[in-house]
Amino acid sequence: MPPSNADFDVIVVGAGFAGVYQLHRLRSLGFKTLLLEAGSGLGGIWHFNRYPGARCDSNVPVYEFSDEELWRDWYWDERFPESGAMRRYFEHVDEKWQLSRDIRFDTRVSSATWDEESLQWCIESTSGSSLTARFVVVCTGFASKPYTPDFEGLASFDGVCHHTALWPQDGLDMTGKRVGIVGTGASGVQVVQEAAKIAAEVYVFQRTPITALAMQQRKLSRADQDEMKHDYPDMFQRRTKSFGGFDFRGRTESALELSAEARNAGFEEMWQEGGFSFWASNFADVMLDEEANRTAYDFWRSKVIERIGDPQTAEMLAPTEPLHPFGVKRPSLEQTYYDSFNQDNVTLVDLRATPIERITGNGLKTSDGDYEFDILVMATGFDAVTGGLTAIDIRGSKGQSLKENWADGVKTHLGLSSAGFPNLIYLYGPQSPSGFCNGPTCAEQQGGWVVQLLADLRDRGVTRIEATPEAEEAWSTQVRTISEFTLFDKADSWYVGANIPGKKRELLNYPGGIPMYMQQCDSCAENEYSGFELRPMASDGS
Ligand code: N01
Repeated sequence: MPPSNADFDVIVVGAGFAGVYQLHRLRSLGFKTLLLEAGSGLGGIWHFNRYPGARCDSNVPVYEFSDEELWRDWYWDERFPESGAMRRYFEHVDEKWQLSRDIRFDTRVSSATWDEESLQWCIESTSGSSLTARFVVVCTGFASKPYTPDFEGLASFDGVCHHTALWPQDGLDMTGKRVGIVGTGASGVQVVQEAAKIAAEVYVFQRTPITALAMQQRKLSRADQDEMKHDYPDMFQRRTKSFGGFDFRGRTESALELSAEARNAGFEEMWQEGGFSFWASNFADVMLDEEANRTAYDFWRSKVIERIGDPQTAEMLAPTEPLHPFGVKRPSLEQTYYDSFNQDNVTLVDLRATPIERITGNGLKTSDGDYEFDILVMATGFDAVTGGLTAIDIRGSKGQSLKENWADGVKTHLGLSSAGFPNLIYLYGPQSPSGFCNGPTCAEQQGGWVVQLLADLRDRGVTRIEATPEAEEAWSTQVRTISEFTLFDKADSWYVGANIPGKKRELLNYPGGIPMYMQQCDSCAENEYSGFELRPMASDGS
């Protein structure tokens, strides 16, 4: 690194997949690196997600790092691990990569201020620390800022109320309790499945039905995994070539061009594969054409309604007419979700027909009546993709705030950095593949590119790098243009920021897939980091 009085060459924020990869790689290249983490352990979302039933929606080994030092002697119990297994995996990563010695836990970054004179960032945290670094790499993930709707009367609830992402670290026993669950996204689905098994009463407050897919969970034996490990190196290569960073067979056939019989046979095959196969490796036109999409929705619906006894409940969970095209709002995986609604202790409440009026001291009042419960679960999601970044008071070269800079829409070059905010890079951030990409793949692909960028800057004696406004404009146009070919705007989801009142509606993830994204990052690097302004070290060393 060119000389600097900063405390660190690089400060990384957040110890999920992206952050720990940065720390490991940057340190191995000799960068003086520190990682700041709000939680008391590694894992990012897996550290915080301790709600009942929290489980991974992506299967292993696709959902892990590709480093053989990590996978050679690591074994999972299940194809879709529960969140405790993910935390144990991160402990294993820590042991192998010796990360903790360069991590400050329980340190939530509150502000980051650029100093143009010293060309460094000053990072302050809620624990009172104040540190400087030449570069900051923010790895706060897409779901680090929980969202709780501003329900009237919420503060008056006398029972126990938690957002899923802020669940007590020691757990909360729901046995024999009456539980109210607001929200039926991926988190809500998992809580419902667990609560239904042990709670006395479960009230599920649904505004939009989710299109949950069959997980097809399986136990994994050591022998299975030893066999699978022969293919790991190839599989990790294949995942870099797929749209979403998974290892699904890409289907090039059009759903509409197949006969109904062949189409249904294909759907059935994807369904039996389980996981996200039915979403991420469906026929080529399903996510692009509404008629093709409808065939997938109808197949999904046929699978769901056959499991639900009461036709009215079935219609609420899987309406004949979809509220939005299939898959443009993130599906989740389920094991017993739909069966739960056949139990006497589970009641589904349709908030579109009967909206919540207020939270009461002992439950919740809808336009149709009162529901009483002891535990209120807010499975209401996140200020996704941008929230983790805008929660930090980030001030750029003219003292401007990143949050205000994005008030009318996000602006980035390659989803990595913004004009006016030199030496600040974000991973898994807005306008990058982010929420459309398997986390570990993105951590390595996009993260590997950033490591190379920092190494190149060091080799060239560059002390300051900043995206240009023209490059931002071009990238935003590209994101918008590709998104117009998709159906994502047809649902109110966190993908387009529609779940947060007042948030600008725009597609927050880059919709071109990982290979196309990385191609453009590589082309930027080959062209002297086009779209960035690079400033070499001055003669006084600054
Ligand atoms: O959040 P969500 P999530 N009144 O935003 C409802 C990842 N994840 O935490 O759809 C009533 O999806 C809202 O209703 P509607 C995954 O990427 C992964 O479940 O807006 N309801 C919706 O039902 C996922 O996509 C895993 O009409 C309100 C729910 O709350 C992402 O995180 C596990 C409401 C929010 O669903 C977020 O999932 C968990 C209101 N005012 C999460 N406001 C795994 O890998 C919101 N809702 C396993």
